[in-house]
Amino acid sequence: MGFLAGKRALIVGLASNRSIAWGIAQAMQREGAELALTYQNDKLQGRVEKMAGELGTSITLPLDVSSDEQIDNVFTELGRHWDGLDILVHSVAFAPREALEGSYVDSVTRENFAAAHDISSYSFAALAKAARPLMAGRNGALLTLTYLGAVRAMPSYNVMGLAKASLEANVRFLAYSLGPEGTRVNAISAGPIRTLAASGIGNFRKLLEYGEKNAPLRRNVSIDEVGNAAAFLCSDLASGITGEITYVDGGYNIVG
Ligand code: 0WD
Repeated sequence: MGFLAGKRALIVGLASNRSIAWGIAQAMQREGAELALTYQNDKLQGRVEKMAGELGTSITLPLDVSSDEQIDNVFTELGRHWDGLDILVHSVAFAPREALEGSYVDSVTRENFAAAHDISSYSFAALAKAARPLMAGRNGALLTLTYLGAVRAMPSYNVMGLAKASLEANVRFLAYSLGPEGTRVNAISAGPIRTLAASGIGNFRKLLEYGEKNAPLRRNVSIDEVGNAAAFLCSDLASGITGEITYVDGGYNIVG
């Protein structure tokens, strides 16, 4: 029996079979969790339904996290299938492409700052609020995905670094708010992985090459490795861990 047997998990942020959310969904399913998946728009619906089939679930729901109405609908619909929710994974980020190249000071605008923070950080709190009635009192766990650019200045990541810093603060404040209800809140700070979202970041290839040369493990990490850590953090094995940022990056962040 897997260590997530009996748990029900909603996974937000599946875009392809390279998505970090796909690694997480597979690890959680392997450990015995029942899954529900969301898709951002009609274009992704068919692909996510196919992935749901591979994971043995038929619960797929539309969710663009910029819409309060869609956020409410997801939990109303989920409540028709399940009487409670144990795990919520937020694997979503967005910044306009032009914000992710060149220098930060040249590329940041009021508009791209607001969009990056809304989709990449606020949406985590919005989902936590909307999921609360289904999650309270079940020793539930929320998980989001962040990146080293939250705490270090680096080329190209630009306004997304600020949004991830906000997201990491969100993890701490949500952990503090929801702890009394028994809900834990954590983040994984993943090393660079080639996905659709990553392809929008200028010079991403250089980040991969640099990680391979300089991380203690001398390689980059896979979505399976992030998935395994996510399954652990959302399980009762991690019952004493909340408000933490756990690095799954081959140790890259410790190298000065
Ligand atoms: O190197 C990497 N790939 C890393 C990613 C290193 C460290 C962290 N991360 C983070 C990302 O910042 C993000 O928070 O992991 C999370 C997942 O990203 P991913 O798996 O790298 O990327 P991807 O497979 O593209 O999934 C992210 C998805 C979007 O895909 P697109 O292709 O559109 O960027 O987030 C979803 C979307 O499907 N998304 C939304 N979902 C609902 N509503 C929205 C939205 N408004 N916007 C984006």
